[in-house]
Order: sequence, then C-alpha cells, then structure tokens
Amino acid sequence: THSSPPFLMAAARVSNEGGDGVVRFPLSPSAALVIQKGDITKWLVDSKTDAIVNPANEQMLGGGGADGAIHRAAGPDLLQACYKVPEVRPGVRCPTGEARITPGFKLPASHVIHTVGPIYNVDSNPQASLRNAYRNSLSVAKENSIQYIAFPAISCGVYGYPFDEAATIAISTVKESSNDFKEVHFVLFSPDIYNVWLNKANEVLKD
Ligand code: AR6
Repeated sequence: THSSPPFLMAAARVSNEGGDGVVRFPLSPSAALVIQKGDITKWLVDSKTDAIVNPANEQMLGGGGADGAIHRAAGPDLLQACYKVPEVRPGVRCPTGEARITPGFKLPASHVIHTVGPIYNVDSNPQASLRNAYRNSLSVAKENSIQYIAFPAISCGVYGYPFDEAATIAISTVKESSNDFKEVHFVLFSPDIYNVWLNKANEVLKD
C-alpha cells in the first residue's frame, strides 16, 4: 500500500491484495525468503516463472481449506488438469510427500504445484513426509524453471501439524535450495502461524 515504509516497498516485488506484514530475509546475493500474511490465491509476481503450492490430498481432486480456495480461484480447468494426472495406484495421483505441477488457469500465478503433506497423527514419520513435501515441491519447481514460488503452511490446517515443528522443517528445507530460486515466499493466512514462521525464520536464518 502507499503507506508502506520504503524498505518494505523495495522488498515487496509481490503485489498481494490483502497481503501485509511482508518481511524479506536475504539468503544469498540473488535469493530471498519472504514471509507475509495473506491469501495465496491472490499471490502475484511480475513473472511467468512463478508457482503457488497447493496443500492437496493424495487423490488430488480438490478439497477444503487452501486446496478449495485454489480450485475456486483457478476455475474448473484446474480440476480437469488434475484428472489428467495419472493415478499411481487406484485413487492416488500424488502420494504423500510427492508433488505434481499443473497450469494456474485463472489464478494470478502461472503454475500450481500440488503436494501432499502428512496427516500428523496418522503418518508414521510426519517429519520426513513434511520435509519431502517441501523438497519435492522445490525440485518440481526447479525442473520447470520456476524462479518465484509461494508456499502455504502445508499440513498446518486439517492435517493437524504443530506449527512450531512445521516452521522449522519448512524454513530449513527452503534454506537448503535457496540458490535455485530468486524468491521463495510463505503466504500465511493465519496470524498465529505467521508469527510462528517469523520467529522461526529469525532463529534459523540469523547467521
Ligand atoms: N491462502 C493461504 N493459506 C491458506 C488459505 C489461503 N487462501 N486457506 C487456508 N490456508 P489446509 P492441510 C491455510 O487445511 O492441513 C484440504 O481439504 C490454513 O490456515 O488447507 O495440508 C486438502 O484437500 C492452514 O494454515 O491444508 C486436504 O484434504 C494451511 O493453509 C487437506 O485439506 C493449510 O491448511 C490438507 O490439509
């Protein structure tokens, strides 16, 4: 907005309607991690090499939460594209921890990377599964020459992952692949989760 301090204006390549609290952490001379509040379906960068990550389920045909919002904003073509993703076993297009890419259709983002985080109380190794969801999303992004990518807090809604533990995994995993991207964003809908992520980034990225 017009009232943003100049340093935040410079940091915010994003024009995220309704988004605020944009905080930028430089990871290298050419890469940054950006944490902000907001709705990931509105995330917009001035680039065609961009993607948002959808916290989906293994069936990959939509659902509630962010998944539902992403499908509504993308329009029905997204569901058609999801149907075309081959099943790896009956009813499963994207196993837990893996990732698949589709176009973004009516979304401001050019691509959607669908990933499936663990159901915290069901998965036998939720830490490994959550790390895989972030890692595989980033590697699918890299394979598709994505330079700007936005994540929500995968598994932190319906799937019940504790925020603090999820933040540690999310931020440390992004840090590992920071050289592959210009900007990795976390777009966080819930103020509680935004605060946890910000504190964790200050802790993990301090040096
Ligand atoms: N933008 C950013 N974050 C959002 C948005 C949004 N528009 N809407 C919700 N969130 P969840 P999960 C946050 O439940 O835990 C679906 O039914 C939300 O506040 O969307 O991985 C799928 O189909 C929370 O912090 O995903 C699966 O069945 C975070 O996004 C299942 O839910 C993730 O919450 C996946 O569960």
